[in-house]
Amino acid sequence: MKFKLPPVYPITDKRLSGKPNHLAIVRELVRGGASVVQIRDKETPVRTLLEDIRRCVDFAGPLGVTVIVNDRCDLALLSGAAGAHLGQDDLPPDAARRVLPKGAVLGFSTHSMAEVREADPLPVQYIGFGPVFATSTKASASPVAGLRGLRRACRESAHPVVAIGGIGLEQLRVVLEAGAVSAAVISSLMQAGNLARRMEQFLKVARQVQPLARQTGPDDLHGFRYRCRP
Ligand code: 3NM
Repeated sequence: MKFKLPPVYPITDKRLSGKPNHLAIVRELVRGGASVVQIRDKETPVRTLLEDIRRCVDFAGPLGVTVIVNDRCDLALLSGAAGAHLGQDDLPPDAARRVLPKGAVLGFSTHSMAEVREADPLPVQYIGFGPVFATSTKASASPVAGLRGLRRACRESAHPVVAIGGIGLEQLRVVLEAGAVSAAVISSLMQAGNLARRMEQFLKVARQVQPLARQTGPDDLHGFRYRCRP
């Protein structure tokens, strides 16, 4: 499966959005131009969550929008989602590969240069790196890495880097300029009065930053480095 990381990678949060299910969020994000969406939910009972993710996949699939499930390979597999995003305490990526169909998308969270280096040989399409800025969305977030930390992670990682943590419209440009292929965003999208419009605004800012093609390793998947237009 061809997977391309767009410059803005929205992550759902039912509580922050005030919406009753992930499908309602995904509809809005897609209306605003999202092409990849991660479903993140650590609270909803698993049966309800599975049904919700299935509906998201049924809605997004025909529109060419990729759905990734946070933490749970079982839910990714059963819902027909494109893949999973794994944290440091979830199934290790090589074990996840054995559970998921061939070609599944795998992302992996890192929070320090040591974790970035450990991720180099792992079978993932991208790493998340953060928190770049202070965030209150994740209860047990690691220390803030800052733009300097992000630049280093982007320079030294074998994988494309998705920046995460405290990224709003004002921060998008600098994280892409720091070398991140994409910015993962929760609260700035979920708490917007008009989710679709906020998604459009994010993509508009991203378009003002010019992509430089970047080879991303053995799978020849897509990655981009971004720099400012002259
Ligand atoms: N992971 P917001 S920070 C889910 O550092 C998550 O790995 C992080 O939410 C990490 O965009 C984070 O609202 C929260 O700051 C991101």
